[in-house]
Amino acid sequence: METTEQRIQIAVQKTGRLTDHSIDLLERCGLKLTRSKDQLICYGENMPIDLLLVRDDDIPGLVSEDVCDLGIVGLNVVEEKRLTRESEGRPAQFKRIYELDFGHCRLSIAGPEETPYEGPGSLENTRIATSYIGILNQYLKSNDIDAEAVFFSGAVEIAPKLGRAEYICDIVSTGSTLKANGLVEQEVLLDSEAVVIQTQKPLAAEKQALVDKILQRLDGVLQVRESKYIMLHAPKAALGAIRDLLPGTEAPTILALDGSDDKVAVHVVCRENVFWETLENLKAAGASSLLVLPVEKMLA
Ligand code: PRT
Ligand code: ZN
Repeated sequence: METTEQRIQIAVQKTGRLTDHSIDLLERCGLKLTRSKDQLICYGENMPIDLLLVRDDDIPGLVSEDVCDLGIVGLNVVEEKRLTRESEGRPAQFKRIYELDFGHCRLSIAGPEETPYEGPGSLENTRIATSYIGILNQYLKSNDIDAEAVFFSGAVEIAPKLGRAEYICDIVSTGSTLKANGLVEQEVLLDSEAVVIQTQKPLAAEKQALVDKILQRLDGVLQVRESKYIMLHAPKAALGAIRDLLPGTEAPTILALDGSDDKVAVHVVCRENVFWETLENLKAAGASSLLVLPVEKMLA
């Protein structure tokens, strides 16, 4: 087996909302993984890539300190760590490279239902409980609001009931936690999803080639998720109108149809979801024999 220096280390959340999606994504890139007995590392069996299973809050630091080459973590955590490090005078040494379309949530300010709210000005001279001090302070500063960010590490939503703050700033997904605590979402500070971050330190050529390969596969996996292969028959005269209706496509392949002079077959990859409305519109434009197939792998 290669030494650690030759293997790519990817930091992934150990147990939590991002774990299954992150591992599933890497497995779809062709990586075969075995977990170590202590469950702290997943070894790549068929590629020199290992996953370090850690708390999500540690991921930006591990990538920044160059312990890991890549990390998969929520943008909310990435932004908070970036701002915290900047305020401590040690800027983050990582770059954000891919948005992964899972772990969607938002960081929002919410207040009690009974508190009248008339826009950000209502936050003036209040206390806002949060574990996202960096992002909240940046928001308050850029909106010229004089309010106090009060650090709360967990169960932020109970802070107003305890009389510790007038508002809270926390992660919202479905909104049911806010509702259950009699709170109303007022301002969205950040729309978040899981992202891939990469160390900014230059890698040895061999390692960089491997990182590029895994990123190219990630790109392929992400692209095919929405992509569909469409096959249809079309009158030659309607080709222009039909092309305009195909969402997110490159140049289609046009094939002759045996025994037909005025109709052709059109094959095309659509990089966006194909809805029933699209198919109905294509049919109305003259298309027939429509088939929509999932795409399993794609390499640009
Ligand atoms: O142990 P570790 O530190 O690794 O895990 P963690 O508990 O810090 O993180 P985890 O697993 O809860 O979340 C990991 C990441 O998932 C977060 O950093 C976000 O990027 C993303 N994410 C997506 C969420 C949510 N949705 C979410 N709903 N993170 C937290 N929540 C919590 C939120 O804090 C609040 O308590 O769920 C509650 C609100 O949910 P709703 O659906 O009631 O609005
Ligand atoms: Zn965490």
